[in-house]
Amino acid sequence: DVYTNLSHLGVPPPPPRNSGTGPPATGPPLRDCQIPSPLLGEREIKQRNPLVLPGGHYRPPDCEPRHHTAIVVPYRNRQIHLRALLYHLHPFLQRQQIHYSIYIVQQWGNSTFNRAKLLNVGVREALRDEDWSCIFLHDVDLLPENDHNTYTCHKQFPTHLSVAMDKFRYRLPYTQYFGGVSAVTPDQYMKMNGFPNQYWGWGGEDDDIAARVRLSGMKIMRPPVAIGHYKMIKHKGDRGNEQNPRRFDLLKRTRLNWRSDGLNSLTYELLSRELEPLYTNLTVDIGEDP
Ligand code: BGN
Repeated sequence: DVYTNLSHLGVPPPPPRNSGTGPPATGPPLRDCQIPSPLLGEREIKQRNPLVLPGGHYRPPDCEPRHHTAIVVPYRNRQIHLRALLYHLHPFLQRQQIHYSIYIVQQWGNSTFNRAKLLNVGVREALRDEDWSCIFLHDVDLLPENDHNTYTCHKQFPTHLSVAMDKFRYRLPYTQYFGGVSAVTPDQYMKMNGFPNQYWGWGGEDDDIAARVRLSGMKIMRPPVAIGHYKMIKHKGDRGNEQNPRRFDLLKRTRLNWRSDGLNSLTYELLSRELEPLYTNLTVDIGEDP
């Protein structure tokens, strides 16, 4: 048990405590607990998820899975959020008996963050590994709260899962909202030419993606509000992800641009692909805001 036996962390066993009978033991006082707690590391999360393979890969051991889902997470410099997500998502997905892998797509360098382009990279790299039947596009700071929110795809249409976030008082902030957590099959993804590559900084890229769904002749599926509950881990705006002043102009042109900007115009340099114990770490140079 990791909670009582810490020898694997190089921690000697504690001195014997009072047995409850006889005089109090006069041994040395307990040492102070370490900060940060050594029980909160990725290594401990791995120990709680012994069936997860390197790269954050899992397959149910005792039945043939009906779903094959890649979870793609755009990422830069949010280690605390990433831990919380991994801690939460691995057991959650295993309870759903899904065959899955978690891909963290890390934007290299300090140029402005580009969530949608990182998602494109993640989808393409994930599909190199396996013939995933479903791809989840997942923000790092969102934790699903309902076990019945299954991480699977609708056959015909893209799905928007995070329909009830605590931050928005458990309802949609507006009807067309497509941010947070969504899912596509590879076919749906091709049909909408993936996601836009031109949204540098915060905002609008999710609205563009929602517009692509409609422009390519599809619609958005959603779980019931009671199922699509998410907790957002509180945070301030990130440096390097300031609001994108061009988002309004870009959104006006989605109708003209979606066929030429997206999966078919994607360029990037994959700098590394590491199989970490709990996720596949893709570090990518996606260039910068021109
Ligand atoms: C919207 C943003 C979304 C964001 C939601 C929720 C824009 C485009 C302006 C027309 N859209 O306002 O990107 O996910 O808020 O925070 O800024």
